[in-house]
Amino acid sequence: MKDKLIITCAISGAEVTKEHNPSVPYTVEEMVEAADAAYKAGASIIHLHARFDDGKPTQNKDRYQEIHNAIKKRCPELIIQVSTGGAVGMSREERSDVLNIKPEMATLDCGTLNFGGDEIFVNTENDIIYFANKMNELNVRYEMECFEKGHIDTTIRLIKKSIIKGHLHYSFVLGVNGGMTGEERDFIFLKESLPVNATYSVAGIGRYEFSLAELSIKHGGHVRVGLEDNIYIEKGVLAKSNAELVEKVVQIARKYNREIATPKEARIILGMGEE
Ligand code: KMH
Ligand code: ZN
Repeated sequence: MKDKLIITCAISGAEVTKEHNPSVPYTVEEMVEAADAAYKAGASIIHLHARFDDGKPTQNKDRYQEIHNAIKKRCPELIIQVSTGGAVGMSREERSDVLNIKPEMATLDCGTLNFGGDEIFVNTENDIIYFANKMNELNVRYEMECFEKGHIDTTIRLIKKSIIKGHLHYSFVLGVNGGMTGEERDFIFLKESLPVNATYSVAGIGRYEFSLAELSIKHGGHVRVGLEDNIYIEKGVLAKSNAELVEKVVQIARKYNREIATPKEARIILGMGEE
């Protein structure tokens, strides 16, 4: 069971828009349809950024609660992992409002990086400590998003101080304009830098989405795909939906005899559920 593949689908993001791909969900109904179809295709975790109907990203707890409840009503089993990253430029207080809905899971961004052009995605050491403390208090399980090796080293320092604790689950987000690329050597370097017993997932941005997914599947890791990270199903062809991206991962997994984890199995692998 521990070998099963956890697929996370990042359905909405904060930066990608319908102008990039018309299938990016904004409204509550669109989010529910996207999450449900991704779940049916094989996703056990939905990585969620809330947006208003006009597409504006928000960390407002009421909007998250509305989307969260609507998805859970349709798919009670699904794990919803909310974003505490939000959108570039939001303050940590604004970003953490979502934690007040006490989600089952959330992201913990583990370092600052350039984000293309003049944008900087700021996660100071104190920001990371602030988010980790809040999630520990509220019993929210975290996935540690690392965009480069220094971010993993930061987590190791915070683990030693017992600020980061519990099951250690990482997400390598590779290929951001300003972060580490998603070449095989990058992936191997990061994977080999993890603490023992940690689990990891990879999120390849843009053209790295499926090559990294395949590498992770081959090495026993987990995978995140979705329109937040990549809008194409193949070079130059827009994905019709988030579900289509998940289906492609399921096909790759078959090649390597990796069975797909249900949400219940994902909870066990991530130390969030009973066997
Ligand atoms: N939108 C990015 C600035 C996360 O979800 O925690 C941050 C992000 C990370 O997407
Ligand atoms: Zn995100």
